[in-house]
Amino acid sequence: MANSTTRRGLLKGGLAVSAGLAGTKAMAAGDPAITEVQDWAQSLGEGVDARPYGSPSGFEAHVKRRNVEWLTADPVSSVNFTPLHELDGIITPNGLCFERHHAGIAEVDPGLHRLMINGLVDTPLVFTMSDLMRFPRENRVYFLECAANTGMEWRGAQLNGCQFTHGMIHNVMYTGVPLRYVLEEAGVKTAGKWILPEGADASAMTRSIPLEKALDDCLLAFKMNGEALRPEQGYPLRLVVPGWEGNMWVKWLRRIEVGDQPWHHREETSKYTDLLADGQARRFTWEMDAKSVITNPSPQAPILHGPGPTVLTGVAWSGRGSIPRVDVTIDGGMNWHQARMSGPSFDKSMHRFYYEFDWDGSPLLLQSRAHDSTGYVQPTKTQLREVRGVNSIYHNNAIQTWAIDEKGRAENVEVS
Ligand SMILES: Nc1nc2c(c(=O)[nH]1)N[C@H]1C(S)=C(S)[C@@H](COP(=O)(O)O)O[C@H]1N2
Ligand SMILES: [Mo]
Repeated sequence: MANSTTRRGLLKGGLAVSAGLAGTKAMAAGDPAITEVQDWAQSLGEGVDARPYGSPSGFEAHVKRRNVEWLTADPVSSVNFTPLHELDGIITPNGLCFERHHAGIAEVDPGLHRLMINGLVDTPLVFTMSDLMRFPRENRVYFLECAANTGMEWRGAQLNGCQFTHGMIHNVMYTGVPLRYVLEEAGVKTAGKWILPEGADASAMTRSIPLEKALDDCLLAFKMNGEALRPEQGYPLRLVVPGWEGNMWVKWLRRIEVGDQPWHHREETSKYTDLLADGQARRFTWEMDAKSVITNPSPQAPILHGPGPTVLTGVAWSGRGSIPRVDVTIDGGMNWHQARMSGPSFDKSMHRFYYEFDWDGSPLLLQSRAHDSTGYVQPTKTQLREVRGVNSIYHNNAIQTWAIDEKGRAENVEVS
């Protein structure tokens, strides 16, 4: 905290936009990037038949999902992370959405895929994909966050990059059929109070979900960002459970059983439950609390331009609503500034914030703090540990700190 005293440069942060041009270099005489005719201007480029399904520029090859070696005992039951520090806006490109599989990526033939509804219903039903396409559809943008996102940070700062600390999240527009329509078609019996969605992959993953949620806003989704779900996200059909932990969003969805009580299967007992300080475990934590992270600057995205106008940006989300406000500090919490929100604001979706400031070249401690539409404010690590202890690996939504040094390099640190 030694270097976090208030400086003039920090105080005028909100005015930095107008000073933006001062940081731009005057035109350099003899710049070869201007005077030379580049390769790409000397010959014809590829034609319209070269890329029938496009992919990013080769210069963007570093933008990719990454895993952490020591968290990947076997890649078929593991996780990789969204490169949040390389993205902007609020939509995650499909090919960069983090993946979490318990038994690898099932390659499901949509012609052979079936969705069964059974259990406490008047008429057990089986749907093909084309049957499902005949129900009315909706388009909605939601984040999916794994409950284990930021889970390695409970006891101290550990992973060096927002991709690894916060990258178990993606945010896309889903096209799908409200689950309610299909349940109504089968007719849920009065005793039916819970559903058990099941995956068609080798893990046959299941979760108990209250019927109330199923009838509220859950979707049977077959498209993400306009195109078919990617195989790794559950092609051809996945359950969307808005605002609730990612584990409940069953991929390769093949069956929904209706029952009168929760099943207490593996994923909702020994996994995805929070072990508290006193040794008791919390039963079911479904909603993802408000959370935010600064994506730039961050350990994988240092400040490379030296002192002067600097753009700070990040993302925020809440499983309980929208994010009307994010606060940002660059001095470890001595002074907070309201960030500028930009982009659409949807319930249970990612939001984008910016804070432009004039960096004076001295060390910084960057933090962001989300406020959601219920009035809830993202807690500090100390506040969260007071309630939850440090035994859990799930549902860590604490404020994240990045330390910036004089060279603009960033590191994952904790401040108390
Ligand atoms: N059938 C099935 N569904 C699944 C899983 C799985 O392994 N199999 N993993 C779950 C977990 S733990 C999470 S966090 C999310 C991950 O979704 P994603 O791969 O689209 O990121 O899917 C959930 N649905
Ligand atoms: Mo998960």
